[in-house]
Amino acid sequence: ETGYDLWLRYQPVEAQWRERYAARVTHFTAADGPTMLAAAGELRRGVAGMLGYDPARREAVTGDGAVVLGTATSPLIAPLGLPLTRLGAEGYLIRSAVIQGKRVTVIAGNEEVGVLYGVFRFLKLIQTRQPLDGLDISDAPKLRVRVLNHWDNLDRYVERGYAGQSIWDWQKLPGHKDPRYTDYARANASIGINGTVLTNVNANADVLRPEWLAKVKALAEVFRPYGIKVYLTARFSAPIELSGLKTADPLDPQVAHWWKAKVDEIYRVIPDFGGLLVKANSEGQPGPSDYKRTHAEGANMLADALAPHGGTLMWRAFVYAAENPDDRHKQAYAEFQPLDGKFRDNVLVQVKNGAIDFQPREPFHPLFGAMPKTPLLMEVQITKEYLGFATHLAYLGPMWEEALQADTYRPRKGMTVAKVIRGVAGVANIGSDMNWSGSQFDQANWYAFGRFAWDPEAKAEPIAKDWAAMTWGNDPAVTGPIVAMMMASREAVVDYMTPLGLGHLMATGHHYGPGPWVSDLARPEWNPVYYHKADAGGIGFDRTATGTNAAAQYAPEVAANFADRKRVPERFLLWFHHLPWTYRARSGRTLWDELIVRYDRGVDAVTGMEASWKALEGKVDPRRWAEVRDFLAIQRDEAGWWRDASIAYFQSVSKRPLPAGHAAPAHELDWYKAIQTPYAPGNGK
Ligand code: BDP
Repeated sequence: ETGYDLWLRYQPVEAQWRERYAARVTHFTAADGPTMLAAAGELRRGVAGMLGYDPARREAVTGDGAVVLGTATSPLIAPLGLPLTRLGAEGYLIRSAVIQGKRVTVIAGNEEVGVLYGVFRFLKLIQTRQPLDGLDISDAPKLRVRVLNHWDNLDRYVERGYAGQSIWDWQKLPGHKDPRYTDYARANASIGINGTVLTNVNANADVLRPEWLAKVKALAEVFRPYGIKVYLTARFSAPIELSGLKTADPLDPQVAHWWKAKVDEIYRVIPDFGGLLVKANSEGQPGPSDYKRTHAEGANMLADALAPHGGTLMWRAFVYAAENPDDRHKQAYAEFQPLDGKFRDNVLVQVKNGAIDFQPREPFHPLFGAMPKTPLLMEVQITKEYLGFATHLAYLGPMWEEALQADTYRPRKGMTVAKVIRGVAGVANIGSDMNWSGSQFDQANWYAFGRFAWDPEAKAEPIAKDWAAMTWGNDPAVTGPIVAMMMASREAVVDYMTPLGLGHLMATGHHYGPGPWVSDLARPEWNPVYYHKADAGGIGFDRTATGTNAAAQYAPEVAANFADRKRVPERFLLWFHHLPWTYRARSGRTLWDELIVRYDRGVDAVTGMEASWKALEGKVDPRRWAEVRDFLAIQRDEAGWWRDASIAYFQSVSKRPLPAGHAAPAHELDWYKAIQTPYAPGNGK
């Protein structure tokens, strides 16, 4: 096995299950729509793989064991009077029932896409060895917008991509639709993802040209039966670049007219086009501020063009300006919060999970809960730009659970991030590598993203269990250790990269490996020293009233907590506080000693994962096993590199001895500083 099949492996079930399952899938009924055919196709594929035969499609229920697929209005389903209405357009119901005296399983939705989701759930029951008797399952997504963001350039370079080239083979489109696009759609539909932004937020206007739209159309056709809408990124200056307009000022009628005509054109080509995503006035991208207009004025102009077609405009809040000397943590809030209520109804403001940038750990973004009149999307990064790329094993489920369960206290206690958002966007980790995600375990992050988007109240551990069983088999002797590895993995990365609330200490540009000493970059907030502020006296970023007061952007209850060094969760200690090296951590150790203990804890955790994996040799298929073994060895070495380089640097400022029992770094600081990473995929610059 290569990993290509993801969590949809459909391996044969053990003999004791086969008969039981086969009796419940003797044949099936389904209507003819494209989505129904996709659902039926998946059922057949799953049954063929797991049970070893091709179930027949019949016009009627001809015996026990039929699987009846259909919508509320299907002739076989309507008479059952199932409680479908409350499940919405995308929900589904799986129920054991009796039709014409025969025992059947009904998989029903209000719309066909619900049936498709239901089929994936039904197959998962088999994949995870659940009984198929007495079923009464109903489910529906809690969030409407569940989209992937591909940071894919038109030349197939994937910004922050660690899984090879973009899977969009633009040169061969629209003439050739690679079957991989269908597999991509299947995988996404299996976890309920219902949209995909095909292009990088650092956008290229060319994708809006007619010859490119023809290619986009071809992809939209593949995805449509799977309930997945296509979106594109819009470069704000496109009217200038594509049509020679003198300006892209959103209040200029010619500009608004240009966008309206362009959007009309897109909808003529792709009638169910999802909409546009914009990164404006951020890291060099053009935007409304170039014309002294607000983000709302820029967004609304595009939203007005999309509205007649039912399209959505996603506008990113990831802004921090070169000319703004204020704490980067505060800038998005300062710019966007006052605009609450000023956006059109079809605008979604897309906010990263934390205020800085996808660090291994950040407190939740203060905008969540602070814009009650504006629907917000939470943006997370599935690709692991700041967590060791694809070679470090880090299951992001616990990170997303932590962000989603954070209490915004806006307007009151209990209003978690999960409760205030309308959707989730995930920066995809997908590429043309055989295993899709650059590593076997990074598939789990794609999977978990979909599950959290479907249900932001979900828990990371059961998701890991499902994924492990579907991806590695149902033997508890295998899944037990795998889930344990996964659940501890992100904390391990935090410990060996950015313990105790540190952040943004990665090497320049590619962000691979440690660079806590870096201080020479053009903008202050690009330098790690800006973030840790370590000196002879102490370490940490004072974001309380004595510092930048970023804590005050949170609701008063949250702010009081974060700003109080005694109450702030220790995981955010140095995010909000600058403290002396001698400060007492909750363990009773000094801050300096605690830091060292955390680095070592992180390295030890990786050594532990490596041992757990070695013990699984022979219990999982050899090719995937060997790949994971190799990656864990890389991670073990690099966790050590992070630990040693970080300690060598911080010791050069703190001038403190290491606590007893903790080894000195293997080399002098200069040795780590001199390391030139020979090749690390980066930002393409
Ligand atoms: C940063 C990445 C950069 C992205 C940017 C963004 O380093 O490549 O363009 O985020 O989200 O994390 O726009």
